[in-house]
Order: sequence, then structure tokens, then C-alpha cells
Amino acid sequence: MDAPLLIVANRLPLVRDAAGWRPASGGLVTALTPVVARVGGTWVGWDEDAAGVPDRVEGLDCDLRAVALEPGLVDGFYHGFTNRTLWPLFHDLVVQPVIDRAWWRSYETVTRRFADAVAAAVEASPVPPTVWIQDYHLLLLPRLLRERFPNLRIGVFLHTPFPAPELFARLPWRDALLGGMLAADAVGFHTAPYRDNFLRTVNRVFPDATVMADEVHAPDGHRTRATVHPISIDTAAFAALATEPATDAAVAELRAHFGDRRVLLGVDRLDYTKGIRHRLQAIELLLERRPDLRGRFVFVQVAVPSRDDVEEYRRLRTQVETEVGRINGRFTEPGRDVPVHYLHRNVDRTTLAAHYRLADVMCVTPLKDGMNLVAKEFVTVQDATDGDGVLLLSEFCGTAQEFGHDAVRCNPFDVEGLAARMEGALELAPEDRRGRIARMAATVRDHDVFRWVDEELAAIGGDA
Ligand code: ADQ
Repeated sequence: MDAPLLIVANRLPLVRDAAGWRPASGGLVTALTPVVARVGGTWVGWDEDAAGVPDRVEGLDCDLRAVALEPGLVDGFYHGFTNRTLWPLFHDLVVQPVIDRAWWRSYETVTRRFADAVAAAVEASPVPPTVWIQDYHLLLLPRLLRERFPNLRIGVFLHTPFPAPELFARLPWRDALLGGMLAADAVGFHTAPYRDNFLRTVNRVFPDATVMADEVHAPDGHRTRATVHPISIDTAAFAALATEPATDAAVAELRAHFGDRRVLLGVDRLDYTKGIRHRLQAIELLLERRPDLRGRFVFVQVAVPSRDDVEEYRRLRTQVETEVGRINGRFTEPGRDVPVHYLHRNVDRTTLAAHYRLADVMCVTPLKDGMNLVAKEFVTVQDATDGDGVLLLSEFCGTAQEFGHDAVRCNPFDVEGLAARMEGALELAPEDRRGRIARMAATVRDHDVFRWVDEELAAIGGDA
């Protein structure tokens, strides 16, 4: 019998609305649903309303164990150490990380709380579970679990990039964090460069450990495999969504509004790593330099509100809104529609798919991004409707490793170059565009999120 799965993530996969608790939508939950339905599972995560979280919710075939954290701990751990220290450091210092010892102590305390919750779940399980830890919030956890359960199978997957050793070395707690990860049996990354950064960092921080190909051998005999498994999407679900009647209707409505204008699109969490400001500056430059294009295209930016308890994110929102206002103030003709449409909200899946279908140029231009699922969603939706939209893709995201030159690649730091790439993307020949979309969509189909889960679990189990 397969071992049951114990997933540990910062958050529980739940939302609560007027009708009560329900599973959150999202790639990870979708991908894990069939696995936990087969082998059984438990999900451990933090929730603001830990005491109110039910043991199970309809539609999610696993037990739920909520970790409770007091507001002071959330501040140091979440608003502080994970969002203002690790996040910017792991994204190559797009903003300066803050080093604060009190935040670090909160991170340690929170990890101990998680370790207690996981230990209770392990002890309650009749068969030892496979523990799968998600992301940079819980890098110390494998070590604490290993101390209690020497034979437990433990894996960690990092959804962000792993930075170069020179950057990681700036953390005063580099030994503890790296040692935490190395207590796992398998540590997964989206791309080979992130994995290689990790292995080079191990060499630098722990000269006594031996790196043999993709495996780290610790002096005490423990071995950790560092694997490359790019995350993906549920392609079949996105392809089906693309052709639903509701999506057709939403596309028709948007098309009626935009008329024959070409559509450039951005869809991101409102995060400084996503390059939204550079993108807006490139749009402004394009409008400035090509008066003939004014009124011929529209730029639509959909931005999900994100981490607005954190100062850098509040500042970014103000900056983005100022830039949108400036561009529309400069280039809107009297009585005409604005050149930039800005939606600061979550949109439903139908609206999201309709935007992907409508876009002539999808602008995925992060300054740094672990993977970027928006690019994968876009090519899947376009391909399902024989679309020939162009993907403008930053060379600094994980997805660029998979799509090669079928995407129009760009360096988002170079605003003039970015504007030129947008211009080039608008002028790409239609027969060329269709082939590119088809090839990128085939890559995503071949590596969907279910394959990602299977490969990760096989690596943690020592089977692959
Ligand atoms: P994110 O930084 O959140 O994820 P991304 O991979 O692009 O980035 O995923 C965003 C998801 O949110 C997509 O599924 C997208 O459809 C959805 N979304 C975006 N804007 C939306 C809107 N306005 N309304 C509704 N939905 C919206 C982190 C890492 C990434 C990595 C993923 C998964 O930063 O690099 O790809 O985890 O590992």
C-alpha cells in the first residue's frame, strides 16, 4: 500500500465565505486531489481561524490540521522574515532584504509549532506517511522532524528560485536554513540553475559535505537528493475552460468593447518581482515613440491584491497606480477609451480565460520568478482555441527554461529593449505565431501538474 501523504504548507487550502468553508482553488490543491483520494492524506497549515477550521471539508479528500499563530508571531514570521527577508533575497535582491533577529526568532518558533502539529499527525497515522513540505516558509522543518523521526520520508519543494551562493551567504542564519533543508530526503526545484545554485551553496557553507552529481552526502551518512521538477498546471481543465460557452460570451463582451484594437495583457499578483512598473514604462515609451500606434492597441493589466500588510507592497501599489494615471493622462484622446486598463482585483476563472483568449501579446515580464504559471495558462488557452497570440517572456523566470525561443524573450530591466520587443511581438507574422503557441502548449501538456506531483513523490520515496 502507498504511504499516506502529509502535506505541510504555510496556509491551509481553504477559503471561508458566507456559505462556510470550502477548498481554495489553485494548482496545488487540484494536483493533489487525485493523489490524496487514492492514498489518503493530511494537510497541515496555518489559518487565522485555526480553532474554527473543520477536520474535513467537502471536495477535499484529506484531513485538515490547523496551526494557530498569535498576531505577534505572524508579524515576525510572515510579514517579516518570509516576506521581507527570504522573498527578496531569493529573488536576487529586486528590493533589499531586511535582516532582523527578532523576525528570525519568530521563524524558529513558528517552525516548532509546525513540527508539533506534524509530529501529532505522524503519530496518529497507522502507516508512516510521506511528508511533503512546501516552500520557503518551512525550510527549518525537515531538521526538526528528522530529530524526532529518523526514518520518516521527507521532501521539500521550493516554489521560488534558489539564489546564487554569494547572495545566500548574506543570511546570518544560512547554516541553519541549509542544514534544515538537508535533513530532507529530497529537495525539489523548478529548474537546473536553481538546483545548481543550491548545490554550490552547500559546497560553500558545508565544506565537510560531499556533493556527488545531484546528491549531497552529509558527514553523518544522511543523503539528500536535489531534483528538478518544474511545476505546471492542470492543462486539460484549462483547455476545457477555454471553450466553455461562458468563456465565449465573456470574450465577445470584451471584444465588443475593445473593437479592432490589439490587446497587450499582463496578469500578475501585485508583487515587485513581477516587473509591472518596467512593463508600464515600456508601454509609455511605445506610445511616445510610435504615434501611429496610439488608439490601435490597449494594454490591460490584471493585478491580484497581494501582501498589503507589507510596506514594499503598499508602496508598489501607489507607484503602479500613479504610472497608470500618468499614461492615461498623457495619451487618452478626448471622448475616447483609455490606453491602459488596470484591474486591481481577483478575477474569476472565466474572466481570466477570456482575457487569455483575447490577448494578442501576453506580457509575462518578471524581474525574477520561480516558474510563472500565467505563461503556461495563456499558451494552453490560446492553443485550445487555435489562437495565435504571442508570449512575451522574461528570460529571468523558470518558464523561459522550458519554452526556449518559441516565446519572444525579453530582458525586463531594459525598458527601451522591452518596448522594442513589444513592437516586434505586435508585428510577428501570423503563420509563425500559431506554430509557436502549438509547440509551447505541447510542452505544457506533456508536463502537466499531475506529472509534477508524481515525479516529486517518486523522488521523496526514493523511487526515481
Ligand atoms: P505566484 O508568484 O503567485 O506563485 P504564478 O506562478 O504566476 O505566480 O501563479 C499565479 C496564479 O494566480 C496563476 O494561476 C494565475 O492564474 C492566478 N492569478 C493571477 N492573477 C489573477 C487574478 N487577477 N485573478 C485571479 N487569478 C489570478 C509562486 C511563484 C511562481 C511559481 C508558483 C508555483 O512565485 O514562480 O510559478 O508559485 O510554484
